[in-house]
Amino acid sequence: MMKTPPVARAALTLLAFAALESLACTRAPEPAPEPEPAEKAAPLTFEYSVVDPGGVGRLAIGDIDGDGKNDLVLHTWSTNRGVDSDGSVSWYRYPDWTKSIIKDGDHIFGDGIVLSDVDGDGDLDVVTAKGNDSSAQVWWFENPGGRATEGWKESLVAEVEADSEVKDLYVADIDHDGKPDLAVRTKHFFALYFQESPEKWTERKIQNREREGMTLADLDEDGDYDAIMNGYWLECPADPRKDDWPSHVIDDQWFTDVTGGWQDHSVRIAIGDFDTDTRPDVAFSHSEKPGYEVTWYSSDDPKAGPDSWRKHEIGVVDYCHTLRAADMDGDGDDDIVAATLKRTQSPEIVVFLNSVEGQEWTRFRVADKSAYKARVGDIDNDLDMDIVTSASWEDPPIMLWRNQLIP
Ligand SMILES: [Ca+2]
Ligand SMILES: [Ca+2]
Ligand SMILES: [Ca+2]
Ligand SMILES: [Ca+2]
Repeated sequence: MMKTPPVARAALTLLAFAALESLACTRAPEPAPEPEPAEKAAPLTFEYSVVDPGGVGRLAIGDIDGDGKNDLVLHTWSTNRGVDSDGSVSWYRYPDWTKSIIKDGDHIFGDGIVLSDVDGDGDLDVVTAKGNDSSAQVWWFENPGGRATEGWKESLVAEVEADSEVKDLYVADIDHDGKPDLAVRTKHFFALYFQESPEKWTERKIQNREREGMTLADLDEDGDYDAIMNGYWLECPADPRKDDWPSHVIDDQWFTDVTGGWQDHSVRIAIGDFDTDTRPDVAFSHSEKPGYEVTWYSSDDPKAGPDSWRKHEIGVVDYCHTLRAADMDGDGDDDIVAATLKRTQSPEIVVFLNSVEGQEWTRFRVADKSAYKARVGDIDNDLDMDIVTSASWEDPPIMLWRNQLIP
């Protein structure tokens, strides 16, 4: 296995892709040249628009029709949490947001939608969750190529867990054999699906703490993808298919029972280099509880347990079910996008702008709106980072905030 050289550019590139929840993900345009660091963060301006007044669900960003421009993909639950068969997966073509169906009339449920070239034929396929509350399933949809307006073929990867729900999904070549693999978190399992061929997947299922929040990143910088969970991380071993994945605690507050409810274990995670030392840092937010700080952690020795992690609180965001790291103001460091669920009278979407290597943060309110797992990426293809979300898992519309950093 190749070791990752400790080069800033490599680390930053990895982190940039990690933010997209897939490491074999987009044909996004080349990153913009880095501007000179600003003395103080410039104020942000966003232009608001509605992508689809009736659209609802989870989104992903990527170039579906191969025209070099990023599009949007939408995962819409069936009514009755997947029990009825009226859910859909669809996509919106940039720039006029013409909608095409990938699959409709289906039992669509669970979280996680990722774009990746699963079959290696050069176009982005869709990996996502189906089923209902009693069946957590992962499927992939093969991009038919061309304009991709019809002819998508679906394939089951696995039912991951019965009486459960797919909470998080990630795609990366975890065993370094050149083929994208899947990492899935359900209520009780961390499951890996190693791709033998697009039709054949080898399952590795590991009992896990409850319940929500997972991303992959090379936290210990040894060249493989570790799995970061709510307050702890699983270290990718030499043979990720067979060896144990050792667990290392970062901070137990993110998995300790307080109320005894499932909300105690529901967390969003973002990986970024907030202190600009080129090493990945970890940010957590409570996604289902009010009054908690968005918090990030840095460590010089990530395997050394909670004492090795320095804790940095940056601001309270209630029911913070969106947490993303991206350079929103173009000054070269990672900022944080956070947003509340609809479970509050005063919802908000905020950007925390990073300055002084993560020691000072400026809170910038983008909108008084609720969000659900909002996505951050270059949606209007002008090379700055935009924000897109549905109002909730069950409420339209799909809203877009276009960053005016690069007009
Ligand atoms: Ca493909
Ligand atoms: Ca690693
Ligand atoms: Ca920044
Ligand atoms: Ca943009």
